[in-house]
Amino acid sequence: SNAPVAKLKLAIQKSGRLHDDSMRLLKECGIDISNGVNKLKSEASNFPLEVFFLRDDDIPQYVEDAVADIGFVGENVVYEKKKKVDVTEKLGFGKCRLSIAVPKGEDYGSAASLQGKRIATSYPVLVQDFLDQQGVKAEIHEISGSVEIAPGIGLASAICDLVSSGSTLFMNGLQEVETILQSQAVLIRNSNLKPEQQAILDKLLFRIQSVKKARN
Ligand code: PRT
Ligand code: ZN
Repeated sequence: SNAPVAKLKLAIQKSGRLHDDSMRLLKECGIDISNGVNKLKSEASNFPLEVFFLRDDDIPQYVEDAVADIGFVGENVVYEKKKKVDVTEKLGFGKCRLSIAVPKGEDYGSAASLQGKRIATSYPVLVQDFLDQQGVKAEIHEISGSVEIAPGIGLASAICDLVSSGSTLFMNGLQEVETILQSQAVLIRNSNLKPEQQAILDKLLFRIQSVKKARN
């Protein structure tokens, strides 16, 4: 027939910490994608999947708007952006935590000691949620990168940033005092997938779950 073949559109990070693991997961799912340098999109040769390569921050919006049907992205980005997407499956990579840190040696009893302080972060929404939960009023100073240097240059007295090994905090003379989110890469999906796209997603999820089982 001449009916168009249904395809699922997947958004993954173009380059950065999640790119290689995202490509590896697809490969282990038996899906072949040619990853040309500087390409914006690519098609699988053996599965009804089209892959878009994007900045991770843009992925939740693209999935909410159904420009992409699904995406692989960190939970930290999903929850900071507060987009209407379904978090469908944890992917087991990109593990980190979003934590508050203060200068080493400084007393920190509880979140109450942040009262009236200035906190530098790239995650203003998640930090504000945390402060509200704790009933603490503090000033949030949003910066887009190099958050760890903020206390050293007198810009803030605390920070909130992603941590994995902890060595960045250590090198900047900071101590982790509070974890506000545990994060890893997840599969997100548009809330109104068409049945034929949901059917393809179900096949992909079955393969992802098999890969995860085999890894354990
Ligand atoms: O260009 P694009 O916008 O797509 O990429 P990006 O620069 O915004 O993101 P990228 O590639 O740095 O990270 C993508 C995702 O990886 C994040 O959103 C997290 O979900 C996940 N991830 C896992 C991390 C880390 N671990 C991590 N350690 N993202 C960042 N870091 C940084 C952290 O910000 C800090 O500067 O690494 C430093 C801390 O690492 P340690 O090991 O010293 O503790
Ligand atoms: Zn980003």
